[in-house]
Amino acid sequence: MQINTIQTTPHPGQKPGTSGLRAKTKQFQTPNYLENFVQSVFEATGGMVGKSLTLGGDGRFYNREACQIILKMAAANGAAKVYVGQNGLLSTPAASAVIRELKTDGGMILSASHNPGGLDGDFGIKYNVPAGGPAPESITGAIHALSEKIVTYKIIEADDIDLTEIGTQMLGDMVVEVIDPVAIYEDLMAALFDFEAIRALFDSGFSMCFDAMNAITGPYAKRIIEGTLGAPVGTVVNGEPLPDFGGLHPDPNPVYAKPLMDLMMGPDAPDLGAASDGDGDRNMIVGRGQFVTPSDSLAILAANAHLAPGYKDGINGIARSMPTSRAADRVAKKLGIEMHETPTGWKFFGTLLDAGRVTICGEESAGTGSDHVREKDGLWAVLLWLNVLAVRRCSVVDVVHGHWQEYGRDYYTRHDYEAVDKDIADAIISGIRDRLDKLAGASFNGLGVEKALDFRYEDPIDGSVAEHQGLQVYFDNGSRCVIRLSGTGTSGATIRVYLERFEDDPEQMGYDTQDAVGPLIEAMEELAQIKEWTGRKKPDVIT
Ligand code: VG1
Ligand code: CO
Repeated sequence: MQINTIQTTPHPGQKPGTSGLRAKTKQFQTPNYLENFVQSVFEATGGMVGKSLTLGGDGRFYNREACQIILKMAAANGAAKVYVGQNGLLSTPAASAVIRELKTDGGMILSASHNPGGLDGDFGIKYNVPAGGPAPESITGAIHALSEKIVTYKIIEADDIDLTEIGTQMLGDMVVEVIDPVAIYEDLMAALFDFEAIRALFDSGFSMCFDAMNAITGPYAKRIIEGTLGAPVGTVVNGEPLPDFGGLHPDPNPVYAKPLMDLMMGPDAPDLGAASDGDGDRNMIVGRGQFVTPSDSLAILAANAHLAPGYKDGINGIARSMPTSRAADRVAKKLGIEMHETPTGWKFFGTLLDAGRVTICGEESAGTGSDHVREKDGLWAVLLWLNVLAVRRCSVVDVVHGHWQEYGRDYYTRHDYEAVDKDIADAIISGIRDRLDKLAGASFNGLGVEKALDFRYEDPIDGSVAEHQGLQVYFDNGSRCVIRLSGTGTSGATIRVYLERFEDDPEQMGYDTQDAVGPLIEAMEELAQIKEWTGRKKPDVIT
């Protein structure tokens, strides 16, 4: 086996963001860009000699080529074995399940998640630790530092591995095992959920539309929902992973999954609508005529989890990302269990999950998951909903409205301003941050500010600290606004404004969300002046 040591120079800025390194596909294709990062990961994690790795991606453009490069680099760096999903495919939650089940020394997931793919889209790579979760900031920081001074990387000269056939091959001295991307994941789901009850639900005529958005969840949803659970063929739509996701933006929200929303709001709506994102870790849940906000979905799943066999003894605790609504907090309070508020990004849940302090986690961006893996898991959330509906035998609308009656309703929306000039976005944030101390007592659009904070998180397990994780403005009437910059975009800056208003008067629970938070939107504009600064008339995306 010929190992080549290739001279290289750093590509500045290879800093993993909220979830891995993301960049334009064409940037990833520039010479040594991917190689530099992969070599930096290997070295930041103590080298690959004798180690094993899990590898796969969401099937987007450049997935296969990147797999071949990483395999040859792993072999050159002395790895013992790599498990790779057939055709280079693994959803993010499945990769986490494989890392844990096969006890590999970590994994690499090729995906830019909900970002569009294709030659003119985005590509990305995430490194996950042996526990199965995204690398914490201590590791991503070390990777970035190495990438800034890299001078060589190692790769072997060999033919490409055939990724189409399941089985074992050799690449130099390294074993490559091509695995069924679904099997380990499906076994895990079967252990958590009452598949018999869900099958009986479908047998009784329950109808569903699962929009896989031409991304990775298609093969998983088809095999499990249409196959094992017996839903009619055609339940899963857009079920073939395509390199450019068929031109779709694989972000499961009412804007980008509009055809599903239209179906669910129309006369022929099935009982349940669901969608997932590029790499399969997000979920969208829609009932007949009723979108379920991800924050509500987290609270509802936490309150009902005991109906599924995997959680029958109850849950230990709940964690949510800071901008996620506080609906789940009320569930935790009622259950008498721990509640944690963490910064945005799944990597912050890992220590709490590993320590057994929390069982269910969620984010407002349509991510929900549990301690079965260390990633958010789109299909898991859909299966838990199905399990709950199979036991309760009522509609999604009944579940949601019943929850509001019991706990109150959190009107919730997120307004995104995309591709904003970076300097302007920074100026907006620092403009508010500079005034933060003086905001308490002030009022905007007639709403008094109770307190305003720059969110800082100290991990209760390992003591690590993350600062500047978003600005929070709490109003006297219990409403809250959060503003932060996205860490997953690849052009300019994206400003995210999160708005929520709690309502426990049943008479006041039936408004349209945008109307219900209208005064809050005005208050936030008065404070942040985003329209003024950016010249935009409205947000680019409202979810
Ligand atoms: C976004 C979401 C965040 C999520 C992250 C990764 O991050 O807001 O909740 O964890 O994407 O999701 P940001 O920094 O752009 O707000 V995924 O499904 O794209 O890996
Ligand atoms: Co994702």
